Amino acid sequence: MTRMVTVGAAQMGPNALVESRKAVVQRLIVLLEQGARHGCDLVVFPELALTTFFPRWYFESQDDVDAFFERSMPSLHTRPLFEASKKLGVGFYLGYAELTEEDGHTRRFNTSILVDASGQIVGKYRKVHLPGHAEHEPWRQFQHLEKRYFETGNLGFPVFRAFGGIVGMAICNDRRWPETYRVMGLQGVEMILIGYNTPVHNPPAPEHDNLSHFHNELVMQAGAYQNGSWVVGVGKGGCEEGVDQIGNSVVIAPSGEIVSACTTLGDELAIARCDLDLTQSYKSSVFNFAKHREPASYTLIVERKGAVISV
Ligand code: ING
Repeated sequence: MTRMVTVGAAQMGPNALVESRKAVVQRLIVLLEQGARHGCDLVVFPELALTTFFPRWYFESQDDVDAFFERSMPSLHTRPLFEASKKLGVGFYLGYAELTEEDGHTRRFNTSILVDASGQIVGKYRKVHLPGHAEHEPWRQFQHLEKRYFETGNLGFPVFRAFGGIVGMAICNDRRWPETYRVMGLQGVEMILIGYNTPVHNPPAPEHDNLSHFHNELVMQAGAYQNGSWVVGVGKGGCEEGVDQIGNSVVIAPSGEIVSACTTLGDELAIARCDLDLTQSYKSSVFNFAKHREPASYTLIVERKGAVISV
């Protein structure tokens, strides 16, 4: 019996700074209901889906920053989303800013959760690759202070048995690093869910701006093909507080082909029926890691002060 998962890439248009959690959650529920009407098993929302992308600003006060974080999940404002998930029998991936107390310390992460069709959290991931900078850089058209507001994720890249297969998660900049996909690929991942907020303009490298969509698709198509996995990439689109975001949400097959895509910059659901068994066509042939990878040969010989070390 083939293992089909019908997935909805639930792209969001801009989240205004003043937009309430309640109003944003209502938009998410509308997309989840749309997914249910089209037979979705799983709906994927963007990174930091509950608020505007607040790392674009420098805040003096920690209280101002913490206003963007969730102290529990489900929280008061997101509980209606979990209830809708249970009622509709549709799971979801949600990106949000997590504030938690761990080992007696307050910790802040850029986090995503995987919720199953019964509205239960079955997986959590905390963003590892935090782009941008930690100090205020006024020369920039807008800031990118993820290194200031979040800690590096401390959960690794776990995979979870869910939706009839093996599902993994990543967040935004993670998708640009091949290690992200390979660490999950080595765990047999069959579908990788990635929410993102990506501006068209990247202040340190404006010469890349015209390639923002190409690079977005390139990294996820490569990650999918080279690990024989489905990849669902879901962004925010449109002009959010003066910053143009790419949108460009896609569903990618293990072949690397884009099989479904959003074509607007607003709230939009792109749907695809994903056969998880298609992953075997790649995992058992071209990317049969046990047969064809040679990790023992992947050492980097660095000559330093006469000593040769392998790393
Ligand atoms: N955003 C961007 C991303 O990796 C970025 C940062 C933009 C990096 C453009 C390079 C080029 O898609 C987040 N939130 O990681």
